[in-house]
Amino acid sequence: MADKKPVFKKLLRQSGKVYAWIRQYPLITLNSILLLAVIGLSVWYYSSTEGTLPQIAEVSHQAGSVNLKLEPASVIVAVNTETTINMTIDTTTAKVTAAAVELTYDPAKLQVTSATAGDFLTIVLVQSTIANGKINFTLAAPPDSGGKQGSGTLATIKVKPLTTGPSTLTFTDNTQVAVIGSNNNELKSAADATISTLGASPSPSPSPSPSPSPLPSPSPSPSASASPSPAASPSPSPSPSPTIIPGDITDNGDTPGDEVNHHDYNKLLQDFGKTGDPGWIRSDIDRNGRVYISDYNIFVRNYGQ
Ligand SMILES: [Ca+2]
Ligand SMILES: [Ca+2]
Repeated sequence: MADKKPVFKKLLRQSGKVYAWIRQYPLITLNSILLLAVIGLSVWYYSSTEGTLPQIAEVSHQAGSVNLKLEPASVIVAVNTETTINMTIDTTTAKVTAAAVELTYDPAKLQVTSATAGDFLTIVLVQSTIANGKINFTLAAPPDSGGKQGSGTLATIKVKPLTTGPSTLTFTDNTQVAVIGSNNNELKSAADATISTLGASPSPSPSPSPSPSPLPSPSPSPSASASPSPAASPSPSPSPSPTIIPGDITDNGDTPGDEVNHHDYNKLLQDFGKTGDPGWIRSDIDRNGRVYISDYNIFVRNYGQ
């Protein structure tokens, strides 16, 4: 208790010194205060904008170029009344070869009656399935198209609210788009839809609360470089001659200069969706252990060679 007083005096003396210093150097003091304020504001701005940026389901990486959108983004219908939601695609500068789509919804609130391919990507690699609150389908451009650029309708989805109140159709991280010239998921954005019901529900909270995951789980890409090492030693590779052109999956119907053709296409479609050890079948062109849109992408790139 007794030593409190000297401490207080010391503090008083020091604050006096600070005050004197401020009086002596008012400009430096002012500048320091301003600098601190600017830093504080910058930190606040950065953190606040970072928090509000994801207006859409961030299912992809920002460097992508393809945008998917459910339209209308918001619709109001009566309970048990069917309404149509279109999934549009805008490829901007990219040539899309295939798109794998997964949407999620609450089956207790919403019934999805159908999901059909639109006219933008006309090849169905995986038929649409509607089960357990998820819609899945994989569509592609024709093998000889070189990919498709532009905008249009990717799919049409019919839904029916089962109860009052809002529900959402939300893109998941499994939504991926392959484009010519890239081995990555090139989906840039995917905008969800909210289905609200007439009557009871007053405020159809508009935000679909996008799934926050910022990165796409780039499953199709990381294969090419990573895998080749482990298969170094075991020599008894059955392939009689080395297959050079990626996309040349079967030797059926091969002619010089046309080794990636419709025979390879048929084989790829047959194998589509299979999984195994990296490169265990020739349809796993990028050797990532899965016959997927990344393989189809490479196939289209080399079709006709
Ligand atoms: Ca072939
Ligand atoms: Ca693959």
